[in-house]
Amino acid sequence: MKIDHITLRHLRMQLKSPFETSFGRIQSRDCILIEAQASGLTGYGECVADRDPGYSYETTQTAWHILKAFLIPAILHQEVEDVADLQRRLAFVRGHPMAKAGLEMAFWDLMGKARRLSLQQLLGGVRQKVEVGVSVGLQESPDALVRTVEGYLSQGYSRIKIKIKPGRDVGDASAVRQAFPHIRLQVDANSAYTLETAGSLYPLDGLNMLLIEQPLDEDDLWDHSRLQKRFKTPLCLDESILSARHARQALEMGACRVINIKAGRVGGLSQAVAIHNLCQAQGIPVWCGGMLETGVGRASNLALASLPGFTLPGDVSASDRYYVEDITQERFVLNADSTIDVPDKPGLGVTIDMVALERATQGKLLLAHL
Ligand code: OSB
Ligand code: MG
Repeated sequence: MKIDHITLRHLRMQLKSPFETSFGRIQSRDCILIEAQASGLTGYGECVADRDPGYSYETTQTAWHILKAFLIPAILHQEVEDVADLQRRLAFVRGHPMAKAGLEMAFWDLMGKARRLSLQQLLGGVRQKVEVGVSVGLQESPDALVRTVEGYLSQGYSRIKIKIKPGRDVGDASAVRQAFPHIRLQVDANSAYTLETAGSLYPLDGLNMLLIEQPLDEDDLWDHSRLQKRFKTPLCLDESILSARHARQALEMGACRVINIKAGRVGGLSQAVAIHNLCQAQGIPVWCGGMLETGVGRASNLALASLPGFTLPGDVSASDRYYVEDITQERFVLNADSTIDVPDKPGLGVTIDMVALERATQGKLLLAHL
């Protein structure tokens, strides 16, 4: 596969309602759409780095720079054999996993289209539909949160994740648990605690949570292992796991009992599959996390979540939960059993709505020559 040219687009996507986490509140989401052309085929990839460095150090602007100055020149007009070959050519760039993952996604889409295989088939997915939940941002008050959760439950979501931060943790979780005693419920702190302040979370252990996601710093596997010993509830790591090696070390240390897999965070779908395989061999449950993707990234997440080891519902909600106007013609809808169908057309299996894409585009760059 030889890529002839690549177009980068900086997109700004308007959310239907603000999304608030322990690291901030957003009303719109930035990302980069990577459009790669190879012998008449077009592949799309979504780079999930956001405008601000709150979830990760990467931003839309750093990813744009790394793609333009380093990653794309390393592969443009080259005969790239497969995904492993692509990653070898990108390995000289330290870090910047989201930039790499976006480019890898475009390459998977091209490969699927060239071989007439869906991404699910390329990755080894086994399910036609995957179980999903919804990630609910911080709300005005515990009462408002209960009403928001009620809305999602009535739409058919059977697993709820709520965002927490110091001062808005046990109270919020208790309110939801009291209102809905039997739902599958989990919390995500996005690194808002330290070993010292995490003591305020102990009452969560009595609320029958599925898991507690990323309470401590991303670079703090050791303290997560100390904290896990104090909880019966499984800790789940998101930000801390950047590779299969991290996953192995976290499990050896007892830093978590569940892993949230996001292809963007770990440098691409190939590394995401490697983490899945490692966890599956050890009987560790994994689930597919989300980064408020457009329809492009959503298609990728659904294919990934269809691998056999993804035994917990993913943060891969229906399209109508996110954007005023999405950039794919396909709309992912929630089935009555809290599942979403996995795309089965070649590659990602999505078509771009060019009018919506143009409206979302803030800037555009064509890279055709070295
Ligand atoms: O920590 O899982 C997270 C969104 C942006 C950044 C980080 C996270 C999230 C979510 C949203 O929880 C999941 C989704 O895409 O619905
Ligand atoms: Mg998370």
